[in-house]
Amino acid sequence: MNTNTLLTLTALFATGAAATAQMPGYLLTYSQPETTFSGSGGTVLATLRPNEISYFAPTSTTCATASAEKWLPHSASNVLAGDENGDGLYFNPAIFGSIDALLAHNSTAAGIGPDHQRSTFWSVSAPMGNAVSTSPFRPGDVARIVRNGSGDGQVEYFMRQELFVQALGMPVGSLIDIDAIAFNPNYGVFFSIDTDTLAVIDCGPTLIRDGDVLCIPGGALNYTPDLRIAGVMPSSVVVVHPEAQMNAFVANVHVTNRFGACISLAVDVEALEIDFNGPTTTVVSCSGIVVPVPTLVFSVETGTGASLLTTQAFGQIYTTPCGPAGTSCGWGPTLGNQMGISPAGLGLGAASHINALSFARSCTNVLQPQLHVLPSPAPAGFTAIDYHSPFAFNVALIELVSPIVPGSFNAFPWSQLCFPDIYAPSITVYAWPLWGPFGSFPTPAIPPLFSGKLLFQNVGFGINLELSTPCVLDI
Ligand SMILES: [Ca+2]
Ligand SMILES: [Ca+2]
Ligand SMILES: [Ca+2]
Repeated sequence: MNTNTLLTLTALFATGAAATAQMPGYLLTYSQPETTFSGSGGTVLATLRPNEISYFAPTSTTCATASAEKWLPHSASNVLAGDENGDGLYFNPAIFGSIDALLAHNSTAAGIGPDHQRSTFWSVSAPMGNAVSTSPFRPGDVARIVRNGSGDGQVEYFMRQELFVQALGMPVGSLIDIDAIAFNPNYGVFFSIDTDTLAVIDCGPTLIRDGDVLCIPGGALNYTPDLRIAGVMPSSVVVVHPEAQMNAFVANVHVTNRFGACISLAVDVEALEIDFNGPTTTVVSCSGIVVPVPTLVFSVETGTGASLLTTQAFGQIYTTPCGPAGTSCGWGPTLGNQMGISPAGLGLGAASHINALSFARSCTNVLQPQLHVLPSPAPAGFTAIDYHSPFAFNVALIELVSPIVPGSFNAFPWSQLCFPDIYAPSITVYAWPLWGPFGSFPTPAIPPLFSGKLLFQNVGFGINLELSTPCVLDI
């Protein structure tokens, strides 16, 4: 029984311990494969893919080494989503296509934390398979993957495509791709879409641009009890910053791209977040509604080198605790290190623009196997599991499970800072001590004719026992 394993661990090791593992920072995705600034201890966690979420939590004392680190490995998404494409393998390196919008409001709107991989919403660029979830996850949805009455691997919407389509006054059944989102109940939903489209909004028939920042005002929204969007007023969208305005902001910023050239066009708004430290302005819509618009942090498609900008003062480079998140024109390329990733080369910035962004308060406690599919039989140490933990002392739990991984359980009162759920019904301690922050442990021997899955989840010893994200190896 999983809780017995945790009880035993608690009895053995409950000895005070590490300071809080939650740090305020940024959940984000990059548009291209990137390498963490730290190199992540030489582990496979150093490679950040466009369908994986990273966490960047710089503080004023860590600026020289501040690095984004992988927070949602695709191997964890493969466990959360299950065999969504029904091919018998959990491993699907292409899941989601890319993650193009992020919304973590556990620690902001609700006033409670932390943000974790179960609470955070995102949007995909390619649909998730429908073999497990009873609800689809499409590019026009903003959703997360939870466990509910239908089991694990279920899609739960912050806001589903049909509601965006309704708010845009588009024909029922229209398809869109949400490309950026930010939300606060005092303001409503801010978003941007990936492709220009005709809509019938507050101003009547309107060509919506991919560089527009759109708002569904708070008064046009109905909520679920847990502050997700249950309904919208039809044709309620207001264009609060037209693409031409976003282009003007970008030109006013005077920021360089990865080659050192000054950018002057947004082209496509790629990420949005609300900055409560900045001033609020107002936009009066065509129908006379006064829409309060907070300062927005944003990224644009032209912003290679992973720059972040803000609408404050008609366009500035956004400032993190470590300084400007981009290089001013005349001072060389924007390299990427300011947002936690390695430059592509000497004097050449990272290829990515930031593709999704949310302020968050979270911890990074993750696993990723070096190989995802093992033969049967396989000798001990055929491959290894790499880990990253904020805790000095960790153990690895293991279970040989059936071809369908058994459902997860909420681990409360354990793991209230990191991943909240424990997978597998009789998980046992496999490897220890595993010292933080980075390391690796070998896989066990796989017996002949074994057909099933190998499930791993780490436990870090903080003030509490804190679970890592799970990973599954297909045999
Ligand atoms: Ca699969
Ligand atoms: Ca999308
Ligand atoms: Ca995006």
